[in-house]
Amino acid sequence: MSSVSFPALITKKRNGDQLSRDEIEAFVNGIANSSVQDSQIGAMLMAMYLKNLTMTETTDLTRAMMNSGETLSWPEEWKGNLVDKHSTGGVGDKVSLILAPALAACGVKVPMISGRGLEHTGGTLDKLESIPGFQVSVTSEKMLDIIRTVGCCIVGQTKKLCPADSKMYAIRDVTATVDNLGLITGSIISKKAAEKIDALVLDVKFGVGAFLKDIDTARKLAGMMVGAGKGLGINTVSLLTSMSSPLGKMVGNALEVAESIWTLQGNGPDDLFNLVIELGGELLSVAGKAPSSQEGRSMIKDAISDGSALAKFCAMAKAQGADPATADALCAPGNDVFSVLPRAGAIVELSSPETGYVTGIDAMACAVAAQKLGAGRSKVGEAIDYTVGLELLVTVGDKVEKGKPWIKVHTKNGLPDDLRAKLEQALVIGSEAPASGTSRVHEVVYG
Ligand code: IUR
Repeated sequence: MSSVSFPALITKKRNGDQLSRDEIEAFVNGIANSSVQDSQIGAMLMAMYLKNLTMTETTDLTRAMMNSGETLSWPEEWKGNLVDKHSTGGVGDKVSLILAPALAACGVKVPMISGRGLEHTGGTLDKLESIPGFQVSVTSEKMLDIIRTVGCCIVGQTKKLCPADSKMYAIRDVTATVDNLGLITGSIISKKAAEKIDALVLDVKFGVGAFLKDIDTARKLAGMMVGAGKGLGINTVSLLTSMSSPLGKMVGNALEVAESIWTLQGNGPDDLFNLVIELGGELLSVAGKAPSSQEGRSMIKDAISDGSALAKFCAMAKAQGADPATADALCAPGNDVFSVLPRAGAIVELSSPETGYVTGIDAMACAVAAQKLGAGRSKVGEAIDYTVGLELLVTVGDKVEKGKPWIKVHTKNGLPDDLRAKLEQALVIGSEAPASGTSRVHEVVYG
């Protein structure tokens, strides 16, 4: 657009009219080149929040945010082979550590850009950094090199990628405009689209341990993200998955790496293994690499059972800075992963107050306890303790006996009373076994 009046664009959206692609681009470019003032960004975000964005506006916003900075580029012959996964965040969610190498073992390329933990949510980068030597900050040339040789990498975002999102997110955070589905979609999908991938699977979680508690809102977000992804030419699919109890049995950085390695060795908990298979199967199918999601699931399963996914994880760790002997020792089946991973100074066990069946393990209570133990941070940049966290000895549906331990708390020194009380409240025991099943997938949204 030749000359643009930012107040006029804010007025238009405030009045409930739909912004055009050019208008959205002009505003987002203004954010990126600092010609829009922070107060104007805040006002526009509030107008978008209150009047909502249509699907077309959301896609236009996502595209403009993607184009606000650098995008990655890949050799022409990789076209059609680039894939990634995103999760809206859960407790004990270490799926990326397993799925990225499993996908690479299936022959696709995975340029995964992940984030750090904040407050009760864990971050994939923090988990990986508990492996001695593992580097998450790499140049785009190095990223290309790793993907060429290994097939996958998991790295942090550079400041050059989607700069409009960083600015918008910081302002959303202080203007009560975070929880708007269009704005969330723009933020998440623009960063994935900047990776220039061909296919994307989204794990949209709902439940007490998820950002979105209720399934209807999660379904709406899933639909919008699939719409925006497709609108930008990415074959996108979303799974709605339950996050009421922690995923797997480990919560905490090094503990989650340990569980990821065990899963890659074929010894992971069923719910985690199944979720990896289901996300991977849908992704390979929408990417056109498997004739159906069923066959996609078999491909991922085979990559885990034949050890090729584990070999990719090991190669990725070496390529991202881990000492080769360290990475080999970490991944060697039969070897103790804690000969490599850092371990907490103390373990405190909590016992079940009664006999019965585990009908729930409150994911949010676990997440808050793990964060307070030092596994997470309360503000950006804070140091974390890789060793601390929770090791669940039971899962939903298991029988527990009064006086028998149900959880091991890995701690630096002791367990403060408030955290003990929080964890004691997390365990829900009933007299009857709940309806069982290890799949967390509620439904698949193809859009
Ligand atoms: N994660 C993002 O990348 N963007 C968002 O808006 C939210 C989570 I909420």
